[in-house]
Amino acid sequence: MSSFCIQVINPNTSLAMTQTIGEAARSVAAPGTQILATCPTQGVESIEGHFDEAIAAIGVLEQIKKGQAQGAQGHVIACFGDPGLLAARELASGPVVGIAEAAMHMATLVATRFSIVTTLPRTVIIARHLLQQYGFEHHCAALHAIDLPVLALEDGTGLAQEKVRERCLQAKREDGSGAIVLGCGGMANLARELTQELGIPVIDGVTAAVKMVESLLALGLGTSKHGDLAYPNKKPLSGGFEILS
Ligand code: 5HY
Repeated sequence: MSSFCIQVINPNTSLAMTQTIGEAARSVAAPGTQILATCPTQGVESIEGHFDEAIAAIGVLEQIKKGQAQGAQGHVIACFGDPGLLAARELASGPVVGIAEAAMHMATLVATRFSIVTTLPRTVIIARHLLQQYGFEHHCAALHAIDLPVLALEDGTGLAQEKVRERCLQAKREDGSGAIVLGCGGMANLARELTQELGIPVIDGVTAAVKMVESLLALGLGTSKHGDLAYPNKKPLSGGFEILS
């Protein structure tokens, strides 16, 4: 049996969400896989726009460095905007997979069209942009927002979870999609139950990305160091960025 160490990075600083993400990752990890669930010590508590993503990306890079020092062989970026993904791939030798790309890829394998359910309406725009970037726009039938902030998923009331459920039911009813992609790392613990209730695949990117990184490691595949994903060109980094050199 292979034994791997996979770092799952929550790019926001919410410890509660990091725990949700870590538990979801461990629930699907193979018996020999160790999950290191981490988040940056500095940054934003939730990621809800381009500004937040830019700050979070620095934290992701810092965590990749730390994860590699701790023996992580592969990494997951557990925020649906996949912040810092390509920069993280430059730093890492092992595979780095974002949860949006993982969930979208998985969805195309089990349905011809999928819907996305995310948190805020502005995230819908970011997710649509990612669909274009990854070449999945023709696979996505519709995007829905529960219209609650990211941290509502961690407030303990269950309201956000109920809204996710309602939007998933609506998506199944109205979009003609064969699968649903959950558009937030904080929804990682909802996919299995919703899959059973809706009777169609409901895909969470955290668990999807863990299985993809495991597969890549099992195949002996890491990030290509030929071309744009080669290690960053060596140059002095100043101030707080020295930690990334
Ligand atoms: C996420 N924000 O997955 C996203 C996506 C969202 O802090 N973790 C965040 O819902 O906007």
